[in-house]
Amino acid sequence: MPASEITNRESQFLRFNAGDVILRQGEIGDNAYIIESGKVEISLQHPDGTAQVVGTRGPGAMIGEMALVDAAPRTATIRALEPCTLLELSRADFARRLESVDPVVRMTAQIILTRYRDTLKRTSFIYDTAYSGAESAELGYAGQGDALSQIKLANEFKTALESHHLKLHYQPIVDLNTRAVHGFEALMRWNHPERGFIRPDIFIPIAEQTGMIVEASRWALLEACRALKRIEGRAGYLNELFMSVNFSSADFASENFVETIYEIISKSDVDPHFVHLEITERLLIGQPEMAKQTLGLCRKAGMGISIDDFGTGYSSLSYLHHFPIDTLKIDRAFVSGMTKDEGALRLIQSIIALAKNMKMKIIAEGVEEEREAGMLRDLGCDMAQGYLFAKPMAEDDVTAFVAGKRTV
Ligand code: G
Ligand code: G
Ligand code: MN
Repeated sequence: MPASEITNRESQFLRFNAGDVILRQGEIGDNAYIIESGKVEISLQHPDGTAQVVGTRGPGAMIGEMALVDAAPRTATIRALEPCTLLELSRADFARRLESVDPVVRMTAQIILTRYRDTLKRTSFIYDTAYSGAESAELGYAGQGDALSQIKLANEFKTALESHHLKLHYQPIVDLNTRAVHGFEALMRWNHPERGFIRPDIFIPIAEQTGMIVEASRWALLEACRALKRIEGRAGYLNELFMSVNFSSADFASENFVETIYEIISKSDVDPHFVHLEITERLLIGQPEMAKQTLGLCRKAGMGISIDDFGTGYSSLSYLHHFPIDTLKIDRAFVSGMTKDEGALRLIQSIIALAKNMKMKIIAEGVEEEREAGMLRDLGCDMAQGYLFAKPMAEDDVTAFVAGKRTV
């Protein structure tokens, strides 16, 4: 599909009354639908004018799915048998979702869908009769339940973004020698009005797949920078603390990434030197050329670059010097392992040695015990983050925390 046809249209729920025609044979359609509730009837219009009901579908089934492949005429008519709620999925939306999946999965999906379309063209009317009935309805339900809840969550995330249900918490990053606060990591929290707090490891991947992460990250950056100004002002600091914000590969791939984040930082009146971008090793490995170039521009503009969860990804330390990185964050798995496991300890030792060699700073994540803090300090680690010092906190609490540290 040409890129010009791919729009940012989002999925939405539609309601139909009993008897309404949802899609009509012969008409061109751009949408498929997943049935959330209600029941529909599929019928075929024969050239002689007679119609034949070939099946029904209920909750969880997808209908009109060939519209996701191309704009060929609908091969059947579908009517609501009772009041129905359908989730609409447009061809453009589907294409966009496909863009963000693994290339092999994308290619496989495209091949299967195209062949399915060809088969359908050849068999035309026979198709639906053969595949109708209880069996396919059940298959549909089992296969699409998960997709349905993911799409629902994606829609709700969009609403959350618009209606300020997303919040940032800030976790202090402290000096291992003095325990003074050097900065914070901003962490996204979603307080869902019905489901309560939803963990970022659930919603971040969905936001990434749907591309909504780009808007969310921009919001987070602006909010975190403004919060940094407020925290410093109220706690009596002046251009001393940094704010670290997480970014995904999708952010880096977005148009005018560097210009946009530079603009956001300027708008908040924070000096870019006090903003750190936190990225994972995956970004460096997946698109090394793009990462090198983009990160170079960010560094030039003054921002810091931290590698998050370091050591979990590719454990090949040799590629690091290709990138303009200034901080490594040692993953909490190694930190919690270091007091029990010789291997984890040795890995931390070599990460610290490597970082020192390359003049990078090191932050240990997930420090929960004094013993870990002591060992890390003795190994030459500069900074740490973890429950031992402070949990991620709402702005008011983190302000009180750093204000308290200041007077000590
Ligand atoms: O805070 P918690 O452990 O629940 O966060 C889980 C993961 O979610 C973190 O490792 C972090 O990388 C990710 N995360 C949290 N906030 C953000 C954010 O604002 N943007 C992105 N891209 N990821 C985030
Ligand atoms: O982006 P990143 O993977 O670094 O996310 C940090 C996550 O780690 C946050 O969700 C934060 O709540 C969590 N975290 C921070 N300190 C600790 C800690 O001491 N122990 C554990 N288990 N998690 C922590
Ligand atoms: Mn992080």
